[in-house]
Amino acid sequence: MWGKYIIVVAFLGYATSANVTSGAPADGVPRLDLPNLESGYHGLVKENETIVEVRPKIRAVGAEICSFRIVNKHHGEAPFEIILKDKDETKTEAEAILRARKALNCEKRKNYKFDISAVSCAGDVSDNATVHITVVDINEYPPTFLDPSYVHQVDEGRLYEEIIRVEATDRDCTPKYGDVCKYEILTSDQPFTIDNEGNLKNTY
Ligand SMILES: [Ca+2]
Ligand SMILES: [Ca+2]
Repeated sequence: MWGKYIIVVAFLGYATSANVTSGAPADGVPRLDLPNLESGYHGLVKENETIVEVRPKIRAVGAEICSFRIVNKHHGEAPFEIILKDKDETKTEAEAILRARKALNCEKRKNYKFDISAVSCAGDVSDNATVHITVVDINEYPPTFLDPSYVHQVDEGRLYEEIIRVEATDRDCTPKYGDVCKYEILTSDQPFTIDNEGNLKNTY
């Protein structure tokens, strides 16, 4: 009788310590596997793609996870969804991918922020963590001149410091793809030069 009792106690002790190290009783409370819940997740998504590259990966432990959800929206709409990837065999941890529901446009909006949580199959919900998303620019727009044409009269026999200044802009949302670097005259053999700021003058 005593022998049996001791064996049971020993087994319970073992089960408890095993749960602590794996962190995963199937009916436990799920938690997001993050080194720091405060700093949350950071994601990048290109304008022409929908899969968000998230660091660190979205993982949950502590229970059998059946879904992840977007909990609240700090700043308006959050057109994203979280999809549970295939669970590992032990069902003690789950990974998810984050996807935009529509093509994003950094010329309209560059950043999104919202909270996520993991939900166990028993219905328990983890603490929230914040996801910060940056939309990465791609070069969709060429520069365009502010005026469709520039017409200017000059006096003959006169060398001008500046005849006219032209200006072009580019709608892309970052300096890398949206800044106008220089201007060039395409026609060869003519008596004009243009500098990087768009100032046009004659050379003789
Ligand atoms: Ca551009
Ligand atoms: Ca762009």
